[in-house]
Amino acid sequence: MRTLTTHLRRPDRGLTSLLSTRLTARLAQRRYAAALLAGTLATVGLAVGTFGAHAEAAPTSEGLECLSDAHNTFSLTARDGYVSTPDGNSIYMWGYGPSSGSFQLPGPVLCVPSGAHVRVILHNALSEATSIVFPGQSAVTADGKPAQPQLTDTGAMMSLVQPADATDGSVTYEFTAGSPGTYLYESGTDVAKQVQMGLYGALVVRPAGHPDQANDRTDSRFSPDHEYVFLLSEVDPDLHLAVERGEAVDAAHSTARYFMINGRSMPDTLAPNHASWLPTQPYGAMVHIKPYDAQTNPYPALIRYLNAGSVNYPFHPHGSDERVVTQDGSALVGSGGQDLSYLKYDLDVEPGQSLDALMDWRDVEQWDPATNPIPTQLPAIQDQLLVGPDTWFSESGYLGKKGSLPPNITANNECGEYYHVAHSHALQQATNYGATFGGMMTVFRIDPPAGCPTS
Ligand SMILES: [Cu+2]
Repeated sequence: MRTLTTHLRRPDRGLTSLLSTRLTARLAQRRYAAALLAGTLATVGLAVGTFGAHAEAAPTSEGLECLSDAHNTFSLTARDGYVSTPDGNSIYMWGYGPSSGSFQLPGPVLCVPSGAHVRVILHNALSEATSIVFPGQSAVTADGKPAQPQLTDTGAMMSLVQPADATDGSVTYEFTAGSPGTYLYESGTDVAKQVQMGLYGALVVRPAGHPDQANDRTDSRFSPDHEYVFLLSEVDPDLHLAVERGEAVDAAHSTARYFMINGRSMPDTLAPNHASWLPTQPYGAMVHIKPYDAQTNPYPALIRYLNAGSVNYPFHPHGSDERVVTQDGSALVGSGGQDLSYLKYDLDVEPGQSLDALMDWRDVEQWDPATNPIPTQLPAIQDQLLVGPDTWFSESGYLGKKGSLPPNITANNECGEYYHVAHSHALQQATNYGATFGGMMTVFRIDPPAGCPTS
């Protein structure tokens, strides 16, 4: 499994190196979004231009990045900081970060084996008391006592669990990790406000001895190189501004304007983990796979959906169905052991819920006019989708490069790979303060079966 110390993975000089190019990054992202817009209107999928002309080799990492520990002990600090949005806004947030690190959104993904004794030490650098609840975990203790609601003398709820005092308090939560699956951890204090402010993260519980399975069933095995968390959330910038200014807030009547996957909005969701221009938003959300192959790629990708927001997020993976195998930490298994997993083209992720879904591409052919049993007639050039000097969508349904470039086009996609968007189908959630396409949206990338040479 990946950990913080081993997160540097597959170099990808196509899309991601473009995105790492400092001055051109924002412009390129805008062009990429424009290409997505055109492609989305034209078809469920698209091929986009590479921006490799700007290539600047940089190590990148994709996919789930675990924070794990041999003793399953984690030290988190609640701090304030700022995140950026694709429209140039800077938003005051609160978040959990590693105590040895700095502010980040969302909190690190804590990965533990089922049955392990887990210890989470919360330090509080915020100006008000805060806490962590672990929904789905039982017998949680706080400083050795049962975690339980804290009431005022008059019986009003102060916190769902014992908090850490403002400014420099701390509290230690302990529990035995429950059944395999994906869970939220989030503030249990002034919940409507503090969770909106960003105090949330993901807890991944793996089957003991089988870290490559989503749950205890052997048919939930996935490819560890293709594991993703999609932590979905929303931001009301007015509420954040009020908190920053020390003004009263009415969290019950907030209006979200930004919608995020892993603390980023489209197109920042496409950037690699630890992109330099997103220093407080370390986690990307681009799924990057190859088609199923019995020898070289026999296991599907695993995407762990989590909702830290206040409304339903109908997440639409677009290009392919996904098989939901675990919900809220429960494997979808009948009382007699029968498989109750199901294929879905739209995953309704409700507030507080988690869905773990397997996804792969099968029966995919590489385009080869000499040997392909179903030759594809490319449309006449004037009927193909051309965007600027960079993007050419040939409208072939096949992976792989497709002949020579049309006149006036300087770059094809990197190696004939395929991209499709994936987004919230509540389309106001696929915006950045009302501007489409953005928000809770990302891209799935499928490389040709032979892979994608980066040179
Ligand atoms: Cu769609």
